Amino acid sequence: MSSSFLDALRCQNRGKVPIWLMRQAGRYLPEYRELRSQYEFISMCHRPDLIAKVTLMPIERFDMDAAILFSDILIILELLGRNVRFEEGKGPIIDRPLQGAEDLHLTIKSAEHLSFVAEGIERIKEGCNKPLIGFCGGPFTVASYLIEGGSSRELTKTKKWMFQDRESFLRLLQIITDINIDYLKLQIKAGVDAVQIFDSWAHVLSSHHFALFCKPYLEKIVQALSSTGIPIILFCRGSSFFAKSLAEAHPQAISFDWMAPLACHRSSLGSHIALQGNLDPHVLFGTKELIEQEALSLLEQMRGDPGFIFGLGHGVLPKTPIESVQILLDRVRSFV
Ligand code: 1CP
Repeated sequence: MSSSFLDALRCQNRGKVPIWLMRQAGRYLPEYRELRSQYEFISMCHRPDLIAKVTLMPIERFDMDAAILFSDILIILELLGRNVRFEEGKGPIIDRPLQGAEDLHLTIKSAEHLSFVAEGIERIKEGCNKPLIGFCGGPFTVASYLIEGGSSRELTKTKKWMFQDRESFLRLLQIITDINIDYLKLQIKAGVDAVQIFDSWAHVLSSHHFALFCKPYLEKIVQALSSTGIPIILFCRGSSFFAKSLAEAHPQAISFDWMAPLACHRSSLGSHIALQGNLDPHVLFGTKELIEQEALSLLEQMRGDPGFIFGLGHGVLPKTPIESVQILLDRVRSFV
């Protein structure tokens, strides 16, 4: 497969700048909303035919340079015997959240129980010649959902456990790390071409606590998959702040938030790591001129960089105008 995205992950892209967007297979797409009106989100995640259909929507509409698997970071909670449902306006709701060490006597199922994901991947690969990105959540982020029972702004319960009983909190992180490794191996076996780890809630931690509670577990996942040869991208909110620590986990790429210019990360991290990002997703609410200007400024900043993947600093927002995404793509594609 010849792919500017895969070449960029190896810091060897001499062609056009590749572009894909986090959360590109989701609610800003009218065709997704139409399909979603007929099904529960979680039941869509269990259907290989729908996994393939939604994954390919942004490829069909925009010809993105990579596809990302339609699933969720919380699907693995099923392997811990926890059900997740998604309520409109509330986000995920997890039954029987974990409260402390006494809840860690968990029966853990193997990732084989998520074979519908593998089947979805196989279907996608049949109908698409673009690289497919598999993914999982960062252990800290997944732990936070398991403990909070859903979305939370401050992660107070998570931090209480973390600071009151570090030993059992680290045990929980290790349990999730092992499940994620098993799950990513299933995705790789089924055919994904790259993997992204979303540690979306890392930004609530200090750099000292990031080094204790995020980095070692991200590094373990990277190490466990290194023999597969599949490139790994690390994303977290707060990545600008944790850049050095993230690079020390030795991923092939880091997906950056918009807090600092990518060119600054390039000069501080050196040339052997691919950099993805990092437009503020809210830029897509601006005018055509604004979107083009912002895109151009990032393209100029990274001109000729063989390890640059154009993207957003976080996911495309649900209410993003669909035309804005097209404007962005046109601007990136016409850059010479
Ligand atoms: O109502 C609906 O239709 C469901 C909306 C939705 C979708 C389309 C959710 C619920 N998840 C997804 C898909 C999804 N989630 C993908 C696949 C496709 C793609 O990227 O286009 C991916 C990679 C995720 C990853 C994910 N899920 C993250 C990490 C990325 C990020 O945005 O930071 C997180 C934190 C989740 C949890 C989650 N799932 C869904 C929601 C609304 C949330 C966030 C809730 C919160 O803010 O706490």
